[in-house]
Amino acid sequence: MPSSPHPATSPASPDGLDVLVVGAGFAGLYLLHRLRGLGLRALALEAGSGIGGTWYWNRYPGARCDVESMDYSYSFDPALEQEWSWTRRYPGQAEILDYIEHVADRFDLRRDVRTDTRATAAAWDGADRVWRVCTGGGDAFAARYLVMATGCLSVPKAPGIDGLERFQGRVFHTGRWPHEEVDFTGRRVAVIGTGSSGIQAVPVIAEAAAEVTVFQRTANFSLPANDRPLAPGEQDAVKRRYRERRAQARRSPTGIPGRKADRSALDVSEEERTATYREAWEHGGLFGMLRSYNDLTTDADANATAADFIRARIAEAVDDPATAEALAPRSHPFGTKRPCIDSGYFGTFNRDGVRLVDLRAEPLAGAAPGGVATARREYPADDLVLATGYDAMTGALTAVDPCGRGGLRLREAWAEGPAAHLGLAVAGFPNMFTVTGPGSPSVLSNMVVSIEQHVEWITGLIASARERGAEVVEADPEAQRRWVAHVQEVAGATLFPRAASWYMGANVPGKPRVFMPYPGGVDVYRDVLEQVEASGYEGFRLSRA
Ligand code: N01
Repeated sequence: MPSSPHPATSPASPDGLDVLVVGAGFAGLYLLHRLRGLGLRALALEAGSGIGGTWYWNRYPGARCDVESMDYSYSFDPALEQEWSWTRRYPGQAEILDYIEHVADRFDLRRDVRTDTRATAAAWDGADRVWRVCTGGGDAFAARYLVMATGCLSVPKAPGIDGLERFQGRVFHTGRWPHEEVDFTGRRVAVIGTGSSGIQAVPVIAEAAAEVTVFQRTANFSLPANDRPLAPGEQDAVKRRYRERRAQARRSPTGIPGRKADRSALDVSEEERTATYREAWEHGGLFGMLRSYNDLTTDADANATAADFIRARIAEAVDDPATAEALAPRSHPFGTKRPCIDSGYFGTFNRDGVRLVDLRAEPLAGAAPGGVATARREYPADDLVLATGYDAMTGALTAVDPCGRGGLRLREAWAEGPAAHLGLAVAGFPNMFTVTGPGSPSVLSNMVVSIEQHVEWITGLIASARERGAEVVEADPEAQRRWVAHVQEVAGATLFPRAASWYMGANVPGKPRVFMPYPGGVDVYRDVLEQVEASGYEGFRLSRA
């Protein structure tokens, strides 16, 4: 990091960039499209060698989205959604990346993306009222606005495994998977981590490998994806009413059409509850199960009914009772750590050569030259797959560590936990916006819906500022303080803080434990943003300097 608050010494960019976007995934690409529509000059810096963000990096076997394809797609262009066809209920990584590439070509976005370009430092230049941004390659850019479209799960956390450098086999991180095919045929593979990435990868790796040893620190709730090809006619039926479906998604709590049931899990008979859960288990996916009753994320007893149901399904799926018991999540309420959806994860433990190592019973000692060691013994492995997760929500922002007004660094400003007004802007960091930042529904929602909302709102604010002749837009510290307190109040009324989750920053040693996403719902949050806009952007200061 440069010590100077102005890492780029060049004057405002010669070609007069209005907006510098960091990231060219779903968010960055849509930003380019919207900004161009406003007649603004924008450029996106992308660290990867290609566009796509999450879906560029996460090429691990079995990588698939947990939101249905018909909903996990842009809604901003009715022609786009009519012309694109999905093949499966849940889109796999390759298909999502194809879709993103199609969108980039269709709207001619690539000419404003610089790939292989990592933003490494950014500083607000109050004299010229521009952000100056440096890249790893030594380039410097200046632009009036800086929009961080850096993703919520894009910076892997340090795995925290001793002796990794001593391991003599191949090491892969799920979020940095090679582009060429990785052949596990006949190999002994160790997988560390049983979040969504590990749970999706294990069944696919086990099809080829001679042995798979799964190291689990925390047993996780996972529901069957019930993925399948989209039936003939099914997609056309959605397309005929796509506008309506998109509108419903925007006004729903999670950005997925449909609403939560309006009664408590405790107000129905056990028989009825079980039938409801079974229906969700077989057809509903992750969000169907969470929406079965209105109190699963707020009432521990209600939550326990769903947790019991899932544990019973795990016990049915796994032949060995000791393995089944070790796989049964008991350390946190259902839904308080991001639940997974899987394709045959639990049944994979019935295969010859697949075993579970419960790190609660035998703690991880670290990697050894020929495998992975626990306090009890060493497990031989040729390959090591790290599915150990991310420095979520803040990692990509604090990695750049923007320097705001008066030399204030984002890491300093967030030393006690991230504080952002509406999850969109940070007091002290003028003209900087965050897409799906901490304090917005983000990771608790269908990300594409939340991304579109933020992009439209941010670009609307920039357009409004320009119309008013304002060159500087900044979140008001008091409005930000109230919003942050509101997010914590809403979170405090839920079961979420009971889990040591990445939502809480608990997976990264030393990270402040603060519940980061806004759990009030996409629908409620949309109302708030609309009110702020209608008020002329109350809570933001728009000024000439
Ligand atoms: O990461 P995670 P992920 N020793 O943090 C364990 C999204 N996503 O990449 O729980 C031993 O969830 C860690 O253990 P513990 C989705 O939002 C979506 O799987 O901390 N174990 C945990 O088991 C998801 O939630 C999709 O005790 C260690 C695992 O590694 C998010 O990305 C697919 C360890 C990390 O799980 C992140 O998922 C994939 C250590 N030193 C991802 N360090 C879909 O759309 C960590 N662990 C389906």
